[in-house]
Amino acid sequence: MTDIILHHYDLSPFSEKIRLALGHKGLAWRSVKVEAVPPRPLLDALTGGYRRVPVLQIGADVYCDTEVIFRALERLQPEPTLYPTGEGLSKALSLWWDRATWKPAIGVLVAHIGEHLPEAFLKDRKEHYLGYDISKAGMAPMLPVYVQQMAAFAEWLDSMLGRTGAYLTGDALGAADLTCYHSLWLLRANAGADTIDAQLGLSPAVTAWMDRVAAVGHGTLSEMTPEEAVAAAHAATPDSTFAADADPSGLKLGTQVTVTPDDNARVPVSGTLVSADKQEVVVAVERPETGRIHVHFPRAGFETLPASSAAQSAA
Ligand SMILES: N[C@@H](CCC(=O)N[C@@H](CS)C(=O)NCC(=O)O)C(=O)O
Repeated sequence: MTDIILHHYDLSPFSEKIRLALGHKGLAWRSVKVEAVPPRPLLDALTGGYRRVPVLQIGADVYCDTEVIFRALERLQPEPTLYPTGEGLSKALSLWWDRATWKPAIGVLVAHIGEHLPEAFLKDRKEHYLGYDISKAGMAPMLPVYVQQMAAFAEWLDSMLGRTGAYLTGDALGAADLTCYHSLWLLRANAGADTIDAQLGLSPAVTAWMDRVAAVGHGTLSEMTPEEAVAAAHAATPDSTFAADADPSGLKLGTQVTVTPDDNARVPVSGTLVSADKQEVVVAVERPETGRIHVHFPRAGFETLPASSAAQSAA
């Protein structure tokens, strides 16, 4: 089987979702460690410029954003599923959680460890990723609000677990669990579980659920260098397992498009539309280092526009 390659860094919570998904599916994977602060020229070559982490690569197919990575893993190996109660509930819960908790989670995080974050990291996150200052001093005035929000959301998890049992959507682990776990994991991993559990008032049901999710583990992994990953893309041909000509807005295959996140790190990826349905869009990108690759994005949270109208809207 073609290597499953994850480009990630240890303390990236969105990467933790995917490491756990690989563990859940019992897949063997190759780990490419990337810098927490760009430049990441070899990763840029693989993604066409998408700047967030994690990125999953299978040969010459590159998957950007955890939602489409989950979908790719599910296609590759359907069982055990990431969607025990179907995709809708899981994806809706995940999109809400990722967006609602990211800023408050960062606010709580920097209150604990902000003084250890390098200047270059803070500058990059402000100028190229989030658009706001995430220094300890910068976030301190709103800290009470961040705690209030995280505590409210954590209580919703408690309420779900009270009805469903072991996991958020039922008695089997799914993608929604991995998503709702990740920002709490980030806080506990950096500030200590006892500190965070007390600060956010995490209930015994929530902490026991976190223990169950953590026990999934990361599966079997072995290290790979970024150069080896780029060479693997160059040696491969894009896969045609996902082949759809069903763009809901009527975009025709072959059109030059840009795909841009609609929340942060709004760097457009330009390429030729090669596949699209309501959930996923794929563009072909050609770079000397990689040859032709297919870069996959979810529809939720991304804007796909014809290259000409994207240029106009930016003007
Ligand atoms: N919606 C994206 C969010 C990914 C994201 O924001 N990842 C963080 C790391 S956990 C990131 O890219 N931070 C900036 C960076 O590393 O360049 C996903 O689900 O993959």
